Amino acid sequence: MHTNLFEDMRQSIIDGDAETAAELAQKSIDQGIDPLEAINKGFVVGVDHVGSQFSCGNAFLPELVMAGEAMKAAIKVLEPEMTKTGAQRQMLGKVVLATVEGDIHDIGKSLVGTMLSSSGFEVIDLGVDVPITTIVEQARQVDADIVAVSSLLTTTMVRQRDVVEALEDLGLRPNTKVMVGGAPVTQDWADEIGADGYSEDAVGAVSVAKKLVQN
Ligand code: B1M
Repeated sequence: MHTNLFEDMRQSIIDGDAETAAELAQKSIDQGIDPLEAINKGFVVGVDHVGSQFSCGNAFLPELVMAGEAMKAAIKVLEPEMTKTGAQRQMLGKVVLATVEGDIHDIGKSLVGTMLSSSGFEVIDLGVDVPITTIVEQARQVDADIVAVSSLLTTTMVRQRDVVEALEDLGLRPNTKVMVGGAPVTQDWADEIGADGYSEDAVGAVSVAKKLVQN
């Protein structure tokens, strides 16, 4: 079902065509398709394709940038649909969310933020390329239940360890939990750096966050 639409979505990202991506996102809403299904079966397939073409030298930075912009255009249309259900729920906990310093990838991090807020968490999204000191200071100020840090680069993953250590230095652990994620991040890495939770995707991040606030 919807195979052609998902294929068009994939192609719109590969073409870096933000206008078409946004139109297709709207079409999927009109057809009653779950926004996360549209993202995962359509748009993400396209962005993954561009990413693998980039790693083997068949695509270059402009293609990566355009794919990212097209992906953002689609998510902008789908986001209000994802948040509709969360509006009436009670607050489950406070999450300070950021992509770590040196890393400007924001699509996955923002998706995690959208899913967390639509599930009832209050999300303070600090954006991308955020210094460790800003993350932990914000966590202290708002008395965060969870600090959620995303890294898309193998070179910036190490900053997640710095976040755990900086929270420990401030005496905020173990009360403030740390959740990590991003394409190169694994459960083994989370265990190694002493993070409390890891998820490979935005849906899983909600279950992990719910478990963390129960403990
Ligand atoms: Co970049 N990039 N990029 N890039 N980029 C990757 C990550 C890369 C794997 C591509 C490749 O070579 N195959 C590669 C990293 C290699 C590595 O480190 N091992 C790479 C590179 C090298 C780079 C540059 C260094 C390129 C250059 O300049 N030479 C540069 C770095 C800039 C920087 O950050 N300092 C760069 C730049 C960019 C753009 C700006 C052009 C653009 C980002 C646009 C934007 O975000 N606004 C971009 C893009 C688009 C990608 C790819 C193609 C797609 C990323 C994406 O948005 N995926 C990516 C390849 C890939 O992942 N296939 C790539 C879709 C998104 C929904 O998935 O972000 O994985 P993702 O998030 C998922 C999960 O990971 C998880 O849930 C999300 C939703 O399911 N998740 C969490 C994420 N955060 C989480 C946090 C959690 C829990 C789950 O809890 C806290």
